[in-house]
Amino acid sequence: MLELPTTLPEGFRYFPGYFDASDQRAMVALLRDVVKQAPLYQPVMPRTGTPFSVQMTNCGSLGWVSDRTGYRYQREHPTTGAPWPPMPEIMLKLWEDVAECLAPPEACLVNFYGEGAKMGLHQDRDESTFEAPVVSVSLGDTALFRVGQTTRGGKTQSITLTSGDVIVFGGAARLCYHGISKVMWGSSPLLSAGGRLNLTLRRVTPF
Ligand code: MD6
Ligand code: FE
Repeated sequence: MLELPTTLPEGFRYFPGYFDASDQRAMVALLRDVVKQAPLYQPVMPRTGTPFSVQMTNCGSLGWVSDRTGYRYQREHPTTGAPWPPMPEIMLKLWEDVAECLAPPEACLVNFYGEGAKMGLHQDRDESTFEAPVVSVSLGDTALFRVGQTTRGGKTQSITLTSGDVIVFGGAARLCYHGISKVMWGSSPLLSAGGRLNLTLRRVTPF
C-alpha cells in the first residue's frame, strides 16, 4: 500500500543546528547559573503525585510548575519561594529571531533528562494565550521527539533532535501533541556529567 507522507500542521518549524558549539557551551554556562539560583527539582503529576522522570526549573518572570493540585504558571520557585532568575539575553534574541511575535517570552521552562528520563505525549496548553508560539532548544544528548496532530491519537512522526537544534510550534501547530520517546544517553559531550537539557520559551499572558 502507498504510504502517504505524514504532514504536520502549518506552523511547525525546525531549525537543525541553530546554535553552534560555542553558543551551546555559552548557554550551558548560563544555565548552570540559573540552576544555582533556582535549583532543579522533581515535579509530580497532578492528583496521583507520580514523579516526572525529568527534573525542572525555570527562568523568566513566570515559571511552569506541576504538583498534586495541578499545572500552573507562578512567579516563585516551588521549593525556595524565590523569584525565578531572569531569562538570559541569548534566549530573548532567539525568540526575536524565530517567534514572529511582537511580545517577549515570559517563561522559559528548563527540563533536564538524566539517564532513562523521557516525556509522554502532551499538549502545551496551560498558557492564557495561544497566539504566541512555543520555541524549544535542545542541548546535550540526542533525543527522539515524537510529534503528532492537535488531537490525541492522530498520526505521529519522529524527529531526531540533536544539541543546538531549535523547533517552533506556532500557528496551527501550537497545540500539537508531542513528547520525548527516548534520549540516547552519552551521545553528546556537551554536559560533562551527561544528559539532555530542553528549554521551552513561552508567552503566558495575552498581549
Ligand atoms: C523536550 N519539549 O524537547 C520537550 N513543548 O524535551 C516540549 O515539551 C515542547 O519541544 C512545546 C513545544 C516544543 C517542545
Ligand atoms: Fe511540550
